[in-house]
Amino acid sequence: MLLDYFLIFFIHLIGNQCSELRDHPGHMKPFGSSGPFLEIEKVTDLPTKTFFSNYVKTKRAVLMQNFVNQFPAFSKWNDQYLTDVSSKHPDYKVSLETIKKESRDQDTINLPLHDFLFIYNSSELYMVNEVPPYLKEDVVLPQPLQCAQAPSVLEETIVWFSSGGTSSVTHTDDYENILCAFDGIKEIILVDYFKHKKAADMIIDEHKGAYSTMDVDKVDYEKFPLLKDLEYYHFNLSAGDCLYIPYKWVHQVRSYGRNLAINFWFNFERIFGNAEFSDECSYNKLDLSKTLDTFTYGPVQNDFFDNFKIFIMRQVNLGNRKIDDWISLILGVERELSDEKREQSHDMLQEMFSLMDFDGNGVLSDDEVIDLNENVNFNLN
Ligand SMILES: [Ca+2]
Repeated sequence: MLLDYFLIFFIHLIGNQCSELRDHPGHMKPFGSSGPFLEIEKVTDLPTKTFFSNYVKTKRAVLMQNFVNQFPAFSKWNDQYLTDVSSKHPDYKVSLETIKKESRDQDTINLPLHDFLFIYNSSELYMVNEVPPYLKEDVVLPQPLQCAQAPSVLEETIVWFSSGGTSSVTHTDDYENILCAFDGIKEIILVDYFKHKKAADMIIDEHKGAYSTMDVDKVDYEKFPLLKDLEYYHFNLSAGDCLYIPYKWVHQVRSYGRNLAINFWFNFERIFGNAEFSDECSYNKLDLSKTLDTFTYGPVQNDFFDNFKIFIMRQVNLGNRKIDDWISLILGVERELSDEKREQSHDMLQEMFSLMDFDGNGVLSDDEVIDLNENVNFNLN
C-alpha cells in the first residue's frame, strides 16, 4: 500500500518535471536563446600581468575591444590581397570544412587558399587552418600575450574564414583561447564552466571530442534537463575585437557576413609558477613589431614527467586540489573497473596524493605542484 503510494508519487513527480522541461521557453529553441543572461566584462587595454592575474588565473572571460584593428591583417586581408599572396605559394594547401553547420564527422578537403577564395562565396566551405607561413608577418601577437615570458605560452594560431552563416557545435577547447575577429560578426554564447560544472559536464556529452551532441538550433530540455540551470553570456564579437575564453568554458559560435577570425590557443601551464611578471608587464602596450613570423611557437615535445606535471598543474588550476577531487576525477571516468581494481586505484591515488601534498594539509598548493620533481618516488606498488 505504502509502496503503491510512493510509486504514484514518483511517477507524478517525474511526469511534472518532464512537462516543466517541455514548457521551458528555451525548449526546442537555439542554444542559450532563452537566457537568463549575464553581462560580459569589457576592456579597451589589457597588459600582460593584468590579463594573467585578473582573468587567466581566476578563469573569467573578457571582451577586448579594438584589439586587432591596428594589425596589418585587419586592413590588408581583402580577397584581392589574399589571392595575390597565396598565388605565390600554390603548394601550400589549407584545410576546409565542407558544411557550415558543424558536424564533427564531416569531410574536410585541402585546397590552395586562392582556390578557396574563388569559390567560398558560393559554397559551404569553411577554412579552419593554421595561419599560413606566408601570412604570419601580417598577424601581431595580441597585447596580453606580448610581455616577458608570455609569448612562450602560444600553442596554435588558427584562421577561421567563410562567407558567413556558420554555426559551431556547443563545445569546450583543449586550451585557453583568445579569439579575434577581423571581418564580419560572430555571435557568441558562453557558459562559465566553473559556475555550472555539473550541468556543463552533462551537456558536453561527447567526452573525447569535448563537445555536445545537442542540436544547437533546437535544444532538447528533456534530453539535457540541467540546461534549465544555466546562465549565458550572449553577445556579438565585432571586427577588431578579441574575446578571452577560459579553458573549459562552454561556447557556441555563429558567424555573419564575410567572416575572418584568428584564434590564439595558449597553454597557461607552460608558465605556471613562473608568471611573476615584472612591473613593465603591468603597462605594456601593443608592440606592432611582434608579428608571428618573428618568433617560433607551437606544441613542444615533453618527456613523460613534464607531461605528468602539466596534467597536475592543469587540474590544480581547474580547482582540483583535494584528494576527493582526484578520486572523482580519475575514478569517475573509469566506469568499467572491478571493485577490486577500484579499491587498488583508490589506494594508489591516495598514496600519490600524499607524496605531492608535501605539508600534508590535504590541499595541493601552487607551490607544491611547482616544486614537484622527478626525484619524488612515484613508483607505487
Ligand atoms: Ca598541501
